[in-house]
Amino acid sequence: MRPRQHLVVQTKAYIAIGSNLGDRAQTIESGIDSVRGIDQTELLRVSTIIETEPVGPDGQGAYLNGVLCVRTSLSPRALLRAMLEIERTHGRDRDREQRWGARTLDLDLLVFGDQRIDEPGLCVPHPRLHERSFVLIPLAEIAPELQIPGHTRTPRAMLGALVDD
Ligand code: A4P
Ligand code: MG
Repeated sequence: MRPRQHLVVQTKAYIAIGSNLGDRAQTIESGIDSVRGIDQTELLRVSTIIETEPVGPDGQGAYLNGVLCVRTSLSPRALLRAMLEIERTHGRDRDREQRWGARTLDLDLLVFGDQRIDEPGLCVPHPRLHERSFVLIPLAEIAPELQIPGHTRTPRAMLGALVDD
């Protein structure tokens, strides 16, 4: 009998990381470490972590934001599940927070290979990534020419368009 071949599909994905509550730098560092520990997933790149003005309700503090690039053989759902679990272990309590309000750790799946997914609880590419400089600055740093499904502009061009406005 011939040995059975296992085809492992590896996908490059981009994850936004943000924090604006508590010890932000410590939370980001620990969050990145946790992403490095996700099963079947390799952390390839970490952008510069930048401080950004909050977008959303008044009265919340500045964020630290960055973008991570991973290579994974998990499904998008499984990767998101691992990300939400990391948020939970970093003290997020969704029942007590406002939409777009302050949070200890936010992990958003920006891009998952060439996949377009629009399901309850999972929308990829992230629907607001092109309008947010706190995402585009770090994304354009590590993947300026990335082809994003459903978009004609690259991160570099998206950022240029934002700056022009
Ligand atoms: N969900 C669906 N698709 C995704 C995806 N691609 N990635 C679902 C992550 N989650 C996704 O998430 C709510 C649910 O979205 C999850 O359970 C998941 O099933 P959440 O993290 O509670 O929602 P959110 O982050 O409060 O909402 P949203 O609309 O994603 O907000 P944003 O766009 O992430 O904004 N200002 C600065 N300067 N920096 C920031 O990082 N972040 C926000 C949050 C507001 N203002 C900010 C920043
Ligand atoms: Mg989020």
